[in-house]
Amino acid sequence: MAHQWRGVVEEYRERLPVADGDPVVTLGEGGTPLVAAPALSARTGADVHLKVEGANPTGSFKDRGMTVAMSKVAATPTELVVCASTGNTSASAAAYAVRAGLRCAVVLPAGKIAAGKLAQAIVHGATLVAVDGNFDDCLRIVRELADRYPAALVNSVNPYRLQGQKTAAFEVVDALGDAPDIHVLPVGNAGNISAYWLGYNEYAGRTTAASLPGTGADLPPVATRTPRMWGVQADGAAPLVKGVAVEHPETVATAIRIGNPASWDLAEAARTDSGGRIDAVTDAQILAAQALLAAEVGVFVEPASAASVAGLLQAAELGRVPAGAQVVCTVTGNGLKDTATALGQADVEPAVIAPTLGAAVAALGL
Ligand code: AN7
Repeated sequence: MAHQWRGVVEEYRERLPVADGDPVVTLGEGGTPLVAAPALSARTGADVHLKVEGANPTGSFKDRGMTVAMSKVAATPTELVVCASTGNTSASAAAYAVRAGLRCAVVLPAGKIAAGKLAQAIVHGATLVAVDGNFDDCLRIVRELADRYPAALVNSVNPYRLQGQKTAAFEVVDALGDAPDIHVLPVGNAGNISAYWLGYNEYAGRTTAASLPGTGADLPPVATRTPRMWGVQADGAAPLVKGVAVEHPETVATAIRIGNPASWDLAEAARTDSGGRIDAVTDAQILAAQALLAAEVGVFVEPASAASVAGLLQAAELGRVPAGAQVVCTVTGNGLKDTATALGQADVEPAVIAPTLGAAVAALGL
């Protein structure tokens, strides 16, 4: 019988705050591959898989939350959605607003959005506002804007975003049969680590501070345990590691260039309650992990996504990864969004040859 993945709302409806008859705004998000990473297993002595979220419709994990948040807005008279973004939220909001028939405004830090993400907001018809400031300034502006004007905020401070994003944890358990020992992911505004922790707990029959009534606590448990949550921040934007907001966050991983995460408390709870940790890695470690993923695993991710793998490799070097542990790293966004950073100084123009077999053979040194 024909079957196609239906998007996270239909696949996990009984655990989401979407009632029968509510509109569902979807692009078929979720159902992303959990890919074994033998090169990382060999390096860490663990059993490492990647949750490849760049395979979502707009190329990042943001689509999971956006389908739920946008479905909720579509059920109201509001005609405008707004968000602040380091790029991926705006790309996702713009696309889902198209599906919902809503207008979309995105407020972005000027000059700090990867070209692919900016292109997405533009082609999907969002109105762009570039701010002379960082993401934290942008979020402050859209929060006030949504308070005072008839616009719905679709950043992860909207609780429906976390509800959608928790489905990634469900998928990991569905794929592995139970929760892994350790789950590693990059942390910026700290919504995703909070959402995974929510999802893992609900699948284990427990609730957390982010649980909403009727979203799973009454259902039989699917998992017998929850993983340790390991968050990874960039050195220049590591407020959760330092314990204090960073006024001028700076990192090559522009997606996580955030100094004052909105879900600070939920992320700290995820770390503490799971027996996990939040560490920082340098830009050099991030770029090295990105290159390693591309060259040895076959997965091209954007720099922020590589932070999770950089954090895992660092932990392994420090002897913190138990031998044989089952580890899942979320790689949050597609490498195609930011090719300029990935290519760096590399020469992208191959030598041009005459259109003959002989010239091709000579060029290949065969
Ligand atoms: C690829 O798009 O904050 O800790 O405005 O794009 O849940 O914020 C993006 C964040 C990791 C961090 N990886 O997740 C935005 C935005 C990628 C990202 C994160 C982001 P959170």
